[in-house]
Amino acid sequence: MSDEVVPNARPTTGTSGPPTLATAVQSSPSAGAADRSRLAELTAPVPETIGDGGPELVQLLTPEGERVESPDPRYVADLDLPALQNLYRDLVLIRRVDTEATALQRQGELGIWASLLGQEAAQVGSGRALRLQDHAFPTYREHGVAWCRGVDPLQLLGLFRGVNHGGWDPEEHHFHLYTIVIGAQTLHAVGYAMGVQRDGAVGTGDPDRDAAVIAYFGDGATSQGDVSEAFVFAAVTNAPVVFFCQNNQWAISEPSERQSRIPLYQRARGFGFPGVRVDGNDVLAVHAVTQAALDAARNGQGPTLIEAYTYRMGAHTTSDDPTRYRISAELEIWKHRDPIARLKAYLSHGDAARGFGQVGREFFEALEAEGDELAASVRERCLTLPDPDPLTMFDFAYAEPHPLLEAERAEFAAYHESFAGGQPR
Ligand SMILES: Cc1ncc(C[n+]2csc(CCOP(=O)(O)OP(=O)(O)O)c2C)c(N)n1
Ligand SMILES: [Mg+2]
Repeated sequence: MSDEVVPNARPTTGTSGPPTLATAVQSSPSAGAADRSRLAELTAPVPETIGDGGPELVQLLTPEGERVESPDPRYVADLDLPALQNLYRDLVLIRRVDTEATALQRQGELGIWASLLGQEAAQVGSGRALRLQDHAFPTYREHGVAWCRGVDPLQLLGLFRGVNHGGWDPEEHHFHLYTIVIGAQTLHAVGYAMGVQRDGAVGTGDPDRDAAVIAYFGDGATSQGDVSEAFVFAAVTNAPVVFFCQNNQWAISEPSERQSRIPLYQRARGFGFPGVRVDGNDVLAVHAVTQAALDAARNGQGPTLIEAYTYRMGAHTTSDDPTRYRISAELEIWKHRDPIARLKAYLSHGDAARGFGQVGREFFEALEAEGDELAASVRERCLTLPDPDPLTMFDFAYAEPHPLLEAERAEFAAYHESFAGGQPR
């Protein structure tokens, strides 16, 4: 992509605009050839939003749905046909829920919605690599992970409708509450992982006991201090945590290329733990890479950073209009990398070498019908969610009541009462 067609692209040649560190040193007579080439390397253009992730990308399924092997023997997809079909089902159903939620917001039934469109494979692949005893710390977009952890999508919708504060029990699902404060949950996750360590649930060799923690965050969050602090704590304590960064190329209107001069997964090296970049639209690769990282964490080998290279196909949230800051050509390119289409192509063709034939039309059609039913049920139940008593907002702010809170509750109750009959008195 050239600068001419992308109004907000960073100059990639270093020859236009104010002199960069690289151009200044390159023109300096005292700089040696080695210095110059090192600097050129350090200041080289970073991949753009339509880049394909580069040769370091771990991929097991191409965008065309062809099965390929990763050169890294740790990343094997050991899933049989029923498991592949289950993954496909997860992808389709969570996309259907997401579409319904967007429609509900447009009809005024939700205050806002943060769509996961395009990121289904990153979320389902990693979510299905978790074991029951593992813990996940999400942002606000991890509907696919919530699904894998058994959270009823209705609970997610309740939060965005403003009738609950995240209506699921984190302990029941081992899936913590959505976090809007960018990056904050990475520290919570590391703290939790340090607790798991102290409980002796790491490296015992018992597959039902050893536990890991996974922290989800976006590319934009990597610019947040909390994330760097979380990396430091995780590294020095060797915490059983997997940092799962969904690089969807955008932090609202800020492209990832403006947030880092190196591929994000390489950040891990500076903190002292491994980083890997995986094709975030390839559910098999995401599953394999996450499984390996979780195993390492559970076995006491410490943290891993996974950069799932993907794309936010929709708006940041329903309050956002991406046509104001990104070009449609980008979207077109990423459409060809769709996570669901490639798994459908793979299943439809079959894979004789791995012992399964073509998956017939009936499977896909039945799933469409199941998706429609699920969406209808979620819609119906959403519309009948009861509005909470406004005073309940004071109930869960602190573990125990205290006088100041009681006074605030009383004041709010009196204020609310003043609207009795619909009019202020
Ligand atoms: C501490 C903090 N700063 C700013 C914001 C406003 N904000 C909400 S979402 C967002 C961008 C996050 O981008 P990224 O981490 O890439 O996640 P994505 O939304 O792309 O999934 C920002 C800056 C916030 N919620 N919290
Ligand atoms: Mg992002």
